[in-house]
Amino acid sequence: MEIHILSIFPEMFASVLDESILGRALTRGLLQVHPHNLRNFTEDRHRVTDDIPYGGGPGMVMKPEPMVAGIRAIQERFGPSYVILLSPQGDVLCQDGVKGLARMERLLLICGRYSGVDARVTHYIDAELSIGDYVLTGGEIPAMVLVDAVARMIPQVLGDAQSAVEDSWFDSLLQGPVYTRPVEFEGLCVPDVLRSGNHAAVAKWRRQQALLTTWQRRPELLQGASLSVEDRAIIQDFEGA
Ligand code: 4GX
Repeated sequence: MEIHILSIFPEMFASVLDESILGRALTRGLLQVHPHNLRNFTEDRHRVTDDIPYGGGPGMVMKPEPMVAGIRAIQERFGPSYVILLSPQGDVLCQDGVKGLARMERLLLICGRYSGVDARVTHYIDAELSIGDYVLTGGEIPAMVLVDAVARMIPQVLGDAQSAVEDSWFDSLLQGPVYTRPVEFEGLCVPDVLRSGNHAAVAKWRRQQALLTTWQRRPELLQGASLSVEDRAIIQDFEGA
């Protein structure tokens, strides 16, 4: 998979891409990420990418010409891509959306700053996505979030841990508690079942804990989960207790 990013701060992406799992995906050729400098697609002497808003008011708006020139140039050089604008007005990204994006051959992520991007650029965009209902200073961090979430859904990127993300049985449930050594820490013990060596009992306990955590913290997620008859009985017990 190939991900292109159009931004006035292309250098922001280096540290995230150097990180262990993403860095390894890049060196293994499972993923390619190309940040592009929006300023390279300006035509004026001062390489201006923003301007004052029509109608007045505070803030600046990103000019349409460099954005559209950048989209065209990147697609002409590398081939067609699915173009995504990161913005608080977009559909909120969810794991199903991430999985869909991970199946695409080439993405182009558009990062805006200030009050946003001239509305005419939307004609050149396939999707507008938000990473959540809060306001950031630019689309670069949302683009990094998207790259990270998409990368871990590409086969082989996580290696041994891949089977865990592919386990649709736990999709849309929150994870329950996890433990590592030591067996006792400041008087707090690891549950016996996890040390029992009984794989079926461990699997059952993990399922119960995932259901409990989800029921306590994000009950609305249970609507979209695939629940067995046993799962529903466990939840009934929570509701009765
Ligand atoms: N999830 N921001 C984008 C500028 C902007 C505004 C409108 C395009 C259209 C955000 C988020 C987010 C702040 C990034 C405003 N660009 N993006 N920026 N939350 O808050 O994606």
